[in-house]
Amino acid sequence: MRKAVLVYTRKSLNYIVDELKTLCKAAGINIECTVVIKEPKRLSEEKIKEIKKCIEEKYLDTVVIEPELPPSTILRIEKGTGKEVIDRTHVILMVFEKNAGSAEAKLQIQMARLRHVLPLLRERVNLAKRGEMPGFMAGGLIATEKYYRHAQRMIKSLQKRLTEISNRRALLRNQRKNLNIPVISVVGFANAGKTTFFNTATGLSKETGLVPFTTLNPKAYRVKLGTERELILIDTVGFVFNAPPEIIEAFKSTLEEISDSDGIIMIVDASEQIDYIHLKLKEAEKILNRLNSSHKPTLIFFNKMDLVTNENHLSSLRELCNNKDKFMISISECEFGSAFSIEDVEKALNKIINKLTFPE
Ligand SMILES: Nc1nc2c(ncn2[C@@H]2O[C@H](COP(=O)(O)OP(=O)(O)OP(=O)(O)O)[C@@H](O)[C@H]2O)c(=O)[nH]1
Ligand SMILES: [Mg+2]
Repeated sequence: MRKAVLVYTRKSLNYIVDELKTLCKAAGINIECTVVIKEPKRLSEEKIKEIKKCIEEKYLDTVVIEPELPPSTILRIEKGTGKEVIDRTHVILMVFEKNAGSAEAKLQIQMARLRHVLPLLRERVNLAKRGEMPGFMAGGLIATEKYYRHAQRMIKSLQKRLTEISNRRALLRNQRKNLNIPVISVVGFANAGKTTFFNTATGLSKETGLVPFTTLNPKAYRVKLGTERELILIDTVGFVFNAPPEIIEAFKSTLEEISDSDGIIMIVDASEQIDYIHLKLKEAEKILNRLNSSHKPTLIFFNKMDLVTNENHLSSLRELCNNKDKFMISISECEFGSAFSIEDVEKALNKIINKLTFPE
């Protein structure tokens, strides 16, 4: 277990800091103290000393930073504290690594990680050249440059392998299209209950759990609804706020499954605070837009209703649904229930199928 100090700014949004704390926990990082900075671009020496004091008092080994900082500032903190500095993307990748079961997920994570560290490595080379930094693992300029070039080569070779995987996925999707059965993607934030929904619908028992990003790779499965209807259901990787571009790029082939589906079921954890649900829906809207999927018929499944007992909360959820025109995604329907209930799941599936214009 790592022990860390969390650094965020006065402007950092509460929900982003809270999400980062949850991610740290899932990554095996204990946040033992926090330091709030004023202006991330001009980090003062005093603030670096404050971070160092925290580290020394509590015997910490890591600095987790919330704001995006330029590589030069990250290296200044590293130099000033003598500890490793990791950011939000790095933490997300650590959680991914813990959950990566398939070879594809491992490749995607490796790619995202290298992409993410490249600017930092470049800065390290620059500083080592100027004699201001000892270089990678204190190995001097040659070792730092060597590692930088190695990382560049690795990215190229990973890119090639990921393109092959992407092509294979595209082929599978085409075969699925030829079946002429509607394809529905189950999407939503981490932990909403996507895989639970998928398991109930398919009768499979894919791993579920309270750790975010339990699911990293999509899984498609053919589902029969009654005697006549059929669909292909896809379980997907969870959304995060401000998804880092390196991760989106590396997980492109995974996300393409969503872009290529005919309809969407968005799972929302209805037991969370209403403001938070609202923010998540807005963020999901942005993500679906980026995936060219905001026009697709979408059903919002308000999940975990067994945990919702407050009447006011319930009416706020209903209100959200009644105001669905305010959202940019084409929310066709809402359903309230539990992903554990086969009746609720089948009702949602029938509703979304009815919204599709699909050749019989
Ligand atoms: N109380 C309650 N818990 C639920 C319900 N549906 C799912 N859960 C729980 O919520 C947690 C997350 O469920 P998952 O199905 O793994 O969520 P996910 O969206 O697939 O999560 P990631 O794969 O990590 O993105 C699990 O502990 C489930 O048992 C529900 O209807 N009610
Ligand atoms: Mg899952």
